[in-house]
Amino acid sequence: MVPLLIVIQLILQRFRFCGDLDCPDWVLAEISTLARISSVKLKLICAQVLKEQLGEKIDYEKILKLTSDARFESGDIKATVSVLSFILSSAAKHNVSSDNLSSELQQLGLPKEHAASLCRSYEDKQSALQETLRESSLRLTRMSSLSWRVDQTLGSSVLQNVNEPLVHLNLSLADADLPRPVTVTLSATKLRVLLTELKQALEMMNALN
Ligand SMILES: *[C@@H]1O[C@H](CO)[C@@H](O)[C@H](O)[C@H]1NC(C)=O
Ligand SMILES: *[C@@H]1O[C@H](CO)[C@@H](O)[C@H](O)[C@H]1NC(C)=O
Ligand SMILES: CC(=O)N[C@H]1CO[C@H](CO)[C@@H](O)[C@@H]1O
Repeated sequence: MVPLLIVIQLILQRFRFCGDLDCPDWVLAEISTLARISSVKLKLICAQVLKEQLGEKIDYEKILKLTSDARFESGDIKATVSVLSFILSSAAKHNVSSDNLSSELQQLGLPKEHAASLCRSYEDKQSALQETLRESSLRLTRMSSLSWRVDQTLGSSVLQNVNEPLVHLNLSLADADLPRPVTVTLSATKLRVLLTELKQALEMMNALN
């Protein structure tokens, strides 16, 4: 357990590798999971995570073996991969030097040896990672227009309840500068699910920015 006072200090602190924002709670929570693996094994797991980020296939079998003596509970492996992905890609995105990353991870409670392992892997692949991130952000689909309309339908084959409002969205997506129209018809419930998911996606993007 991390003492409460330290947790409060960490929450108020800003980190370069988080884009000068505070460190997301889930990342803070998983630092202690990373500390349960040996620093040597952590480096090998980082290598796998970096592989995936650079577009190669991650070897989950290998990660399973590397974590077999860490007494991980189910979910810990996935959390380890997620937190390493976040740290490595966010640091690369914000062009944080490996020295700076190391000192920030230690402030978050990662042991020095572990921080050194992680940062050595990061340093080796920092420019390749930045190149990949640049390419993938260029490949992002952009929305060039959006229009919508709400209908109150009296009878329909897609709705259980007549009289339920239907939302029609008309998006124009620009893939490689070619506009591509997409039209969707949603019930109020589905629209709510879509909005919730978009909000989550936005939060994740903000955390990375
Ligand atoms: C990233 O940081 C390095 C040195 O730390 C600097 O030379 C480089 O210009 C920076 N790149 C960007 C895009 O800020
Ligand atoms: C969708 O929007 C585009 C451009 O704004 C328009 O040309 C098209 O007719 C619209 N489609 C529908 C089904 O409303
Ligand atoms: C601990 C550490 O390495 N801090 C450095 C972080 O980066 C700035 C410049 O970008 C340096 O001035 C710090 O010394």
